Amino acid sequence: MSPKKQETGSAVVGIVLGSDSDLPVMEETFKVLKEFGVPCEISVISAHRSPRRAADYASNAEERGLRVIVAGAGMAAHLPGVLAAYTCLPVIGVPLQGGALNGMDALYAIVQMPPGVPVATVAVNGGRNAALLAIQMLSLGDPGLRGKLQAYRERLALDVAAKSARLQEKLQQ
Ligand code: RP5
Repeated sequence: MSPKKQETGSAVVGIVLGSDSDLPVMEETFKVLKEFGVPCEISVISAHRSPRRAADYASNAEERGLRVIVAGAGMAAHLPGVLAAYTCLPVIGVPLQGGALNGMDALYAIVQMPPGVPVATVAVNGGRNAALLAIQMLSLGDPGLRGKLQAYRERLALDVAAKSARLQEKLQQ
């Protein structure tokens, strides 16, 4: 897949998939960034099958204007760690379910980085939280984005209150 861009302006978040088969989960990351109006791009890069492409992408990412990389991979998921090795930008890893170990392999591969080169790891199939964490990072220097995040959190709290009210109502019937 060639990089797919959204929004106007150049991408500030690079979403990287280990394979196009990772798209169903990683599409959620793309959608959330779009909702918040954060320009992003999507690329398929494999740490094992295309290691040179991985090194080039991460080495040039900051110069191209990216500020955060979100990398999703399954199985022996070395992609986020390899990208982190080639850039000082924050890398958020999304372990993906699949294969004989059902995502535990990817979770351990991504979260257990050696001291010195961290990868911020979200839940297995946590594409949504990866986007939100990227937004939190970007919002440190962007008051407008910070405001959108605050409004999102307020909506979450209202949803919980509505669920509680519905439950109370049901129990009283
Ligand atoms: C990983 O291997 C990819 O991230 C994907 O989750 C998994 C399987 O890849 P495909 O065989 O579907 O290309 O590198």
